[in-house]
Amino acid sequence: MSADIKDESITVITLSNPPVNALGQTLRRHIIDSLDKAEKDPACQAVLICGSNHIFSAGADIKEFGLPPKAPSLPEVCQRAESFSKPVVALIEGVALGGGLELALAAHYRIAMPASKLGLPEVHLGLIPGGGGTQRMPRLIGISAALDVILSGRHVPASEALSIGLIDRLLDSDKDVLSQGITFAREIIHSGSKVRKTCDETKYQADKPANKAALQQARDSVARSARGLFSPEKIIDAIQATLEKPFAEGMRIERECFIQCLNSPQHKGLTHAFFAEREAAKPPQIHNAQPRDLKQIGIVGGGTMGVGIAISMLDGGFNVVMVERDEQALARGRANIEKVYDMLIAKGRLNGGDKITRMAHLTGATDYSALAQVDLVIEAVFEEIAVKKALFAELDRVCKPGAVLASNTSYLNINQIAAVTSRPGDVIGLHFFSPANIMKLLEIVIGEKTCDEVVATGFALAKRLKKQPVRAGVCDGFIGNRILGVYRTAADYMMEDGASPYQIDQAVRHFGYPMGPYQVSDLAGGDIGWATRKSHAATRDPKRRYVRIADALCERGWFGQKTSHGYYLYNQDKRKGEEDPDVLAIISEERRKAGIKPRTFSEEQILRRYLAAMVNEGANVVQEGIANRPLDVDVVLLSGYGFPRFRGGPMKYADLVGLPKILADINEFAKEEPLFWQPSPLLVSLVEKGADFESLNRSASSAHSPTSKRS
Ligand code: T1G
Repeated sequence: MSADIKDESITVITLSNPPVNALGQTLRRHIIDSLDKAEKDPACQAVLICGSNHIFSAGADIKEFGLPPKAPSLPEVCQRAESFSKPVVALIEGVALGGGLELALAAHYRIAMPASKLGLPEVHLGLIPGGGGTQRMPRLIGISAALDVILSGRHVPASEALSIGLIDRLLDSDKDVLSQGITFAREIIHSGSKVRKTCDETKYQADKPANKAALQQARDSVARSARGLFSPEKIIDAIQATLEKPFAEGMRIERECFIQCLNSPQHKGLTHAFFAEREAAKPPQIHNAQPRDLKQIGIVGGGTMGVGIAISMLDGGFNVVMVERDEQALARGRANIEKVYDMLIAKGRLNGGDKITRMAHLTGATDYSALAQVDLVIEAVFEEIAVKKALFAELDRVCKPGAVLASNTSYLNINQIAAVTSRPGDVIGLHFFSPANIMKLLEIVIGEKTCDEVVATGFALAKRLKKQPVRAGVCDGFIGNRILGVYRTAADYMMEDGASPYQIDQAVRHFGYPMGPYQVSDLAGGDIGWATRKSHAATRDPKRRYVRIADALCERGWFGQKTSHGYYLYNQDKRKGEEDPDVLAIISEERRKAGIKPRTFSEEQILRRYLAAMVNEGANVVQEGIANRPLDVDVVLLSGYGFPRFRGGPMKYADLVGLPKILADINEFAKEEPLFWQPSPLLVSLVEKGADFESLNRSASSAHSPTSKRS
């Protein structure tokens, strides 16, 4: 804990708890003790609360959630600051988030560096601000603005914070932070400005009709869009109290709502997602290997994936050379990159200058020799092993020693690709998801011979691209596509056994997915899966049940949105398809051919099968070491496959349901379909031990990253 410093008549209290000055119990105690001491110090005429390590505070210590509360609580700390008898100034730099901003709101004045960001992101953790934020923020910036900031959980730039009244002054980025804070505090003293308690503000109450309308509008919006979330409603309840109750009563209501959220499954799921993403982003078992320096990136292939990856690399500030087979293909690739940037400019999300800068870092070539000096090359060519092998033999010939040779393959064997080169240690899989410039997930596929430095380089690249990396081992489909194939099969079995695709999609949407599996198939295009199934037909296990419904639709050219007809009909609205009786007739005919007498499925039965298949295959993927831990499976399904974030991912969901229940379901389903429903040995073993997937996360994380601090 940094010692507080005194500057003549100003006591400076420093928030210091690396890395983000989380307001853990020790720091909360320190703030109160420092305020008590300053209160008794006759020389002290004002208090300046500042951060350290270029950050004010990221809020309450999330690692303390779920543990018995320890005094002093954050509301007590904020109350102590607000009731301080002399002016208290909050000096903000970096971020002031959650409880960090709530402490600043309880101060009497707030000043911030121009680059700082302020926010109450508790909603992203399934919570509401629990340190007075729902009571003080509306008093400072009004009901409507407070609803926007707290329900969105967004980070408000300091300039906007000034304009909405969240801070009193924007500081000078060229001057020392602390000196400016001291100067402001001196001004407060010399101008005779007194204590200014946020809780006493009343001007926000002026326009009651507008406030009531804002609250109702927020409720309507949350009812429509907060799919499955619990805390947004509670945020509105607490903010409403600022209109109808005295401050102390409002604080009681906030506390009550906060505790309800703290006990909600959504909070458990969202907090798990927060930590799991950070754990998964830590490079595994690389024994301090350092990443190679990357400046020049080569991309082979200017199709959909190649264009998306090129944009991602240009956005990351790299020089990019794109190689295509001829000038026309190259021109097409470049034009598609420009089209994305022009669209972002039209939406006001990119300025013209940025586009020019980024495009200036893109060069094209139709000859592999252009790749001779790249630091990393990634290919996004046709998904066929022979094509990939031939290409990697070329890359091995032309690329400089030390260049990383990466494949964007979504399921092919990286070991087989590496084997055709003289440098298998430099070969790695970087599986981007389409559209690659938007999707966060990046499966980093490690071959048997991939060296630690190249693994470290993959994770460092992901960080530079602001992607969510997850380490994956080599198997057909790696982590995500492999699990997708299994739960999609479970859905197909239910469809053939009696559930309609529309019923299955609806059940999956009600669980919290944005779309169901058949809507996704229509969006992606059924022809892609059809081509894969046809290529695997010769080697398919004849004992395994095969559902022909998808093939029957594809044989008619019904590929989905791209042909205005798939599982759904897309007449008027390309995005929202209509149920199609012809599809149902085809399904009935396929059932007849298969000798199946259709039965009904409830929504609950559909979800139990769909999720049990997902969890069981996730356990197999962990068991085989394709995923390091269950949390890595969660991050893949959350970041790349639409799994509802408030449920934390399939493995977290299974822990919350209870693994014995999941296993019991699988054993029940196995009576009908023993070949498909084979309980994962890992799942069986955990149930026998009375353990859960989280216990695996803890043991695995502590094993491979001793600094890991998972709660
Ligand atoms: N508590 C504990 N640890 C935290 C933390 C927090 N609030 N925020 C970050 N960390 C850890 C994180 O796990 C990682 O640890 C390291 O810090 C770096 O984080 C009562 C109840 C601040 C924008 O939701 O948004 O206040 O992996 O990798 O990309 O109303 O962290 O190194 O071991 O994300 O530079 C509300 C959450 C809390 C902010 C920095 N506050 N944090 O991003 O680094 S609830 C939040 C962030 C609350 C009160 C309520 C980001 C960041 P490790 P990082 P970054």
